[in-house]
Amino acid sequence: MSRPNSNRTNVASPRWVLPLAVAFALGTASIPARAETITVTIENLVFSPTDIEARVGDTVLWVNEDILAHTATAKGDWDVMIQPKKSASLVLKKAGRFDYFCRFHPNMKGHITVSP
Ligand SMILES: [Cu+2]
Repeated sequence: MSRPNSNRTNVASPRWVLPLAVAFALGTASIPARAETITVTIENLVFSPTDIEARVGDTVLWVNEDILAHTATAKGDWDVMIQPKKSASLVLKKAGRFDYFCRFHPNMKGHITVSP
């Protein structure tokens, strides 16, 4: 006459259903179909190309060919460290025109125009 587990019989939903649904939702929301990667090469303390255009969601990839570390720093927005002979990337999340520079070599300057 006792049914100790009767209050649990309806908790049958598998644990993975919700995480899976969330993963799908996030996946489709955060990977826009047209996202591109724009490569900026750093050589002899110059960002090349100096001026690039991108869209929100695109990635900028800085490839550092120098034997010095550099940064791509947009004050108040982002600060990317690029080690010697390495690359580093940034996903653009905000529209606008960004003037960036290297914190170690302030003469190194670049611009990114990000459209929504
Ligand atoms: Cu530098």
